Amino acid sequence: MAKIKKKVALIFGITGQDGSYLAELLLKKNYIIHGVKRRSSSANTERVDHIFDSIDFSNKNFFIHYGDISDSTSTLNIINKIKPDEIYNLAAQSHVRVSFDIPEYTADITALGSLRILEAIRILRLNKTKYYQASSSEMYGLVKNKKSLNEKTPFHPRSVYGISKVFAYNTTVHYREAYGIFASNGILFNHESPRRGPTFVTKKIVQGLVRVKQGLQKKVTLGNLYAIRDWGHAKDYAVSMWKILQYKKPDDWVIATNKDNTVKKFVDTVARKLDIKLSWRGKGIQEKGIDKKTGNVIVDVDKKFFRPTEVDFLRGDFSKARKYLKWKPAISTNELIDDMIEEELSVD
Ligand code: NAP
Ligand code: G4F
Repeated sequence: MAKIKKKVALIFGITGQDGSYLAELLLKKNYIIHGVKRRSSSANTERVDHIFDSIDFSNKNFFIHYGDISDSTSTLNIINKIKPDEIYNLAAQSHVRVSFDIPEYTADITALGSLRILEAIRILRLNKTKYYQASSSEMYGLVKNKKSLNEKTPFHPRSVYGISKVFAYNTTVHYREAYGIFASNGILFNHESPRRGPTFVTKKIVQGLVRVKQGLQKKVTLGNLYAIRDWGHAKDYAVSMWKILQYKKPDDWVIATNKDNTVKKFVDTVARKLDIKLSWRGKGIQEKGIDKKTGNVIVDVDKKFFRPTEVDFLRGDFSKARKYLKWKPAISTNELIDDMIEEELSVD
């Protein structure tokens, strides 16, 4: 019987939240996976170490390469060496607030990084290689009316991060139109998990309130409590990335839950699940969450966590993905919070 050739995927951003879930998914689908990791002074592979520990090295199906999407030469060399069937570009300076502090760096990685990968595909004439761009709901930015946003909603980014993602989105569409590359955008709304970086708001709230409950921390200090987000689970969203590249043609897709919550409601839900009775006092920068049992302030607000320009409202209409990709979220925001709390409680 003829051996079926395994598909080969190259993941930029393998050490990140999404990279680790995508790698797990593709391994289950029998892919050979190559991931690109940038050099750092410490190992920084904790999200994929379990994959290394669990794989059968005789299978030779999981490889990590040093590289950096700020470096066109190494990016082109890796792509040339591997000649993958699918490239997932998940690499980015992905923190919106940080993009106000390091705008030029953010544009170099988050915007030009995607151009470097697409240029490599074009120069190397890899006509069969498919490209996935990790586009973001941050591109919508200033939303005029609070309706669910879809693939036709115009972009009005509110940070250099958002601007960089619009550049990468448009570059992806352009390389598709100009050079016939199978290049698709997943416009993913916020997605979280136990593996979320600790400075993103959901992880900060879950980690902080669990530590408050355990007596290890006095309070959690946040910024804008009234921002509205559509929070899904990263594990579900990794499935959408794969489906986007299996579709018969390249296209652009909104991936979301179509449910919204404020940051404050997220805090209330986490507190309730931890059996903390929270009451809110004060307004604006003076607003505080008080533990009714102890009278202690366990949530407060500091203006240092506000952004010069905020994205007030994000809720996504994923009906196109549901209809054509047969994708829908399997994990609710409520179950996501349970998963994050459970993992946090298991930390020593
Ligand atoms: P993340 O946890 O911050 O992961 C980002 C990845 O990019 C990490 O592996 C990081 O490496 C890598 N990276 C950063 N700079 C790099 C460089 N110069 N060269 C090579 N790799 C580099 O982000 P995530 O939540 O998994 O998100 C994945 C992608 O989706 C990002 O592009 C993000 O902007 C986008 N996105 C995320 C969401 C969301 O809600 N999570 C929504 C929409 C779009 P280190 O580990 O060394 O830092
Ligand atoms: O968790 P966040 O930092 O995520 P944000 O800014 O929505 O960006 C994330 O989602 C994007 C998709 O829309 C991705 F493209 C991007 O890579 C990233 O994954 O903040 C969420 C909301 C914001 O409105 C922020 O102002 O929470 C508000 N917030 C309130 N207090 C806070 C805090 N955000 C953070 N990070 N820290 C706070 O203390």
